[in-house]
Amino acid sequence: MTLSRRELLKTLAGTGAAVLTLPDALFAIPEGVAEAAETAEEWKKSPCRFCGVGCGALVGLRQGKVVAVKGDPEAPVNRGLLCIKGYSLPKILYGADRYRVPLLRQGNKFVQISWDQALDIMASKFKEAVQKHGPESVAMYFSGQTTIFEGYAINKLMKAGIGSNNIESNARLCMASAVTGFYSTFGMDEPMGCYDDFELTDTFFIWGSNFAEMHPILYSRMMERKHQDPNVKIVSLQTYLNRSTDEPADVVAIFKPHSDLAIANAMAHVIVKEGLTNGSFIQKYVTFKKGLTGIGYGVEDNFEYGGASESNWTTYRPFADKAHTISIEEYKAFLEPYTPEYAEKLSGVPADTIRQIARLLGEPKRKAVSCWTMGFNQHVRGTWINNLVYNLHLLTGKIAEPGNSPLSLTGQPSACGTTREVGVLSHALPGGMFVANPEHRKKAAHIWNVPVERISSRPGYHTMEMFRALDRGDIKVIWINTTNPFQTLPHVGRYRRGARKGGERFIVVSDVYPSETARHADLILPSAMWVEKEGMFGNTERRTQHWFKMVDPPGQARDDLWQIVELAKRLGSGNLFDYGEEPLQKALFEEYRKFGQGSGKDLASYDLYAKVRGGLRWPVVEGKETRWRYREGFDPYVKKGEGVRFYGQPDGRAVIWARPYEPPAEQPDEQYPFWLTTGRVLEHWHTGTITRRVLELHRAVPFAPVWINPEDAGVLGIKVGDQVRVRSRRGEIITTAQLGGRNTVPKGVVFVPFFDENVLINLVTLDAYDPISKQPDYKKCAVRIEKV
Ligand SMILES: Nc1nc2c(c(=O)[nH]1)N[C@H]1C(S)=C(S)[C@@H](COP(=O)(O)OP(=O)(O)OC[C@H]3O[C@@H](n4cnc5c(=O)[nH]c(N)nc54)[C@H](O)[C@@H]3O)O[C@H]1N2
Ligand SMILES: Nc1nc2c(c(=O)[nH]1)N[C@H]1C(S)=C(S)[C@@H](COP(=O)(O)OP(=O)(O)OC[C@H]3O[C@@H](n4cnc5c(=O)[nH]c(N)nc54)[C@H](O)[C@@H]3O)O[C@H]1N2
Ligand code: SF4
Ligand SMILES: [Mo]
Repeated sequence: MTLSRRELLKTLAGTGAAVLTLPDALFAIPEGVAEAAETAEEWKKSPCRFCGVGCGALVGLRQGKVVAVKGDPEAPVNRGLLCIKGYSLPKILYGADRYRVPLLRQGNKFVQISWDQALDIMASKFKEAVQKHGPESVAMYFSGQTTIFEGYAINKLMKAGIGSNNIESNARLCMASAVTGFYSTFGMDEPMGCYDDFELTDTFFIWGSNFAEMHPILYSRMMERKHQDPNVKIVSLQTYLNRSTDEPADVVAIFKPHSDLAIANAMAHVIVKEGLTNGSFIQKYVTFKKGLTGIGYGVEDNFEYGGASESNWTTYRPFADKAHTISIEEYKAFLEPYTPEYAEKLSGVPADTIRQIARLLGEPKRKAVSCWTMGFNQHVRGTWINNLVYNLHLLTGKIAEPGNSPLSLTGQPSACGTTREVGVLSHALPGGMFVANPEHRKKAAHIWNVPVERISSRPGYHTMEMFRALDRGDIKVIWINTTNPFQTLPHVGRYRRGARKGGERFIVVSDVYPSETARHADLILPSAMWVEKEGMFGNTERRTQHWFKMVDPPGQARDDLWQIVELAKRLGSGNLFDYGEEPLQKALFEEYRKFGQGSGKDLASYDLYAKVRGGLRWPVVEGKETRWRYREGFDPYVKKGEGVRFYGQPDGRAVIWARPYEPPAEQPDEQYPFWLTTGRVLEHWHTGTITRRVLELHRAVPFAPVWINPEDAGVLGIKVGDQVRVRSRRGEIITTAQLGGRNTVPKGVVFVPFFDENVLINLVTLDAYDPISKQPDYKKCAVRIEKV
């Protein structure tokens, strides 16, 4: 799709200019980009490559370069807007230190080699390890920023070619608990609702998500809704004051880290006690269950909690969590101790506030949307807290219909489209299937045209265990692609040391810029990024979007899909990607699509996605997208007369879970008296490798400070700008103190963002994880702070 400049102006005029009102500070257009826009010769569509909101952009091209970008007025997600990262897209391609040639480690230096040499070395390392130690001695670690084509290809190579399930995605660090939350409650992944709910609801519950900074365009849709209708209420529950607690939030509740479990149960307690439940919905569409408790924290190697039958691979039912059905009376008895007063004791949120927000959610005439991101998922009880917010929507019947929607926000642009839907995880197969299920293996082997025995039934290492295995020496060769784990894993000191222990270990890293991970590599492959290659992404609301290659990558850089196929050829698996004359991307996608067809995960054809602006939300049946799942009249899988059917579950009923409050893995004590919580800032993307190459973004936030509460700082004699040591049982960093500004932390809490490689806060964090989802908890550990 190409638009002339005149056509574009016409389209823009047609939309009536400013669609939404926005806080200026968040959306300044970086210097230079606006003028460049005037000189673009051609405009092509692409989704933004940053966050999971999935905004549609128009990319301005001139003489083989990206010179400008604009929000696509026809993209339903953003309707012509972009945030400051979106506007910076052209500049991320042109940092001076882009990788241009393959590099091989020689001692402490890297030397340039040819692609043939690089791929031959890589292939021989993989082959040697597999021959000597079996397929489980090698691993692939990809990303929620990997395109659907690349994710599908690497999954196929690993599971149908090499015959190992040691393939993971960084999305394990990001949305694994959301996935296990979906599976345990609904038997099927991904949201039932969509962004349209933002314009159709009256009440927003923001559960520890700073989406003013992290999902700005979606946040602006909430703000717009609020501005249009004073009856709209916003409840912002957070562990510190941030941009998402600013006006116009109506209720702001700052709670102690991890105490959301108690608050959510207390809200259910009030809803049940005050008769705000929807009895007929519960009777028809819900069952009640109770699972294991005291499930541990995954801090030890090879940790197994025994909940799912993971030790019995043949009957493995993922996330089934040894559970039993209970009656509604038993559930009510379970809720009995969770009085608002008890939750106040654990959380610090006044009991009356908890009552007030429970009533808001329960009020029969109100519609409710709940949103959450890493506050819920990076949580040692992440699956449980996801379950608990679904409980609230199921108790009140406010789910799976316009305006009533629990909406799990995704972080990365294709954590949904690639990691979850393509199944780039150690237990998964494409289309929501599982390696441990014999029927699923049969179907996959059939589509992949390989003997079924090729696909291993044993789930591979999950991310934390994968890097522990590398440290122990059980993994010899790993390919890390589009992710920067030696900055982003928790307790990263252990895994950085493990990576360079030598022996047979060989680490291949594909990246676009120098990173902490590339610094730990044996072989560095220079990659193409974003519109330097063709791609597809899938966002939070099940929306799949496509873009074509528009410009060439610098130097000898090649796209990741090409790298995968070249490796496959050298491993004797080239036939997996031999589609004759057909274009590779189209052939891969059309094959991939067979996995989900007829199972509620139907995708449209490659050709349709290539054509349509702004993408489509699955299931796409007969060319029509689905906005609300599980609801008659909206979801083609729900038959007339069924009303609601949660068809992921065998009985069609969603589960309300009795999940208790259990303490976090580590809490402040005398030696380490502060909570450390970590996260992000608006201007930077994750480890900053791409946003720190954009001058305006770098200047705006040049380093990661530590936010300290002003009273705590006073007691410790710390002033703004002082150097402060943040130290845990695992490691320490030194950085500059910040007492206010965009964040204000409560007493006893400090906050450090993780984008800055000079402030490696993950040396300090704890690698405890949710035993069900295996997602680590970056949001809480114990530290002490002192002025340096
Ligand atoms: N600018 C920018 N945007 C991004 C990204 C980026 O790097 N930069 N990354 C994207 C990605 S991959 C992700 S995952 C998202 C992350 O998006 P967010 O999760 O919104 O952001 P974070 O800064 O990781 O987390 C901060 C939030 O965690 C909450 N929190 C901390 N502890 C707890 C707790 O115990 N319980 C609860 N309920 N909440 C708690 C805080 O209240 C705060 O709202 O952002 C996406 N968008
Ligand atoms: N302390 C702390 N740590 C965290 C979190 C937290 O909240 N606190 N959040 C976690 C979460 S939610 C996430 S999602 C992770 C994110 O963690 P990572 O994925 O490790 O971080 P990124 O910086 O996105 O790394 C992507 C890398 O890929 C490179 N790259 C970009 N485009 C391409 C491409 O097309 N091809 C190739 N080959 N490379 C490319 C970039 O330069 C960069 O080095 O961090 C996790 N770590
Ligand atoms: S909100 Fe997310 S997807 Fe939209 S422009 Fe900003 S970073 Fe890109
Ligand atoms: Mo994430």
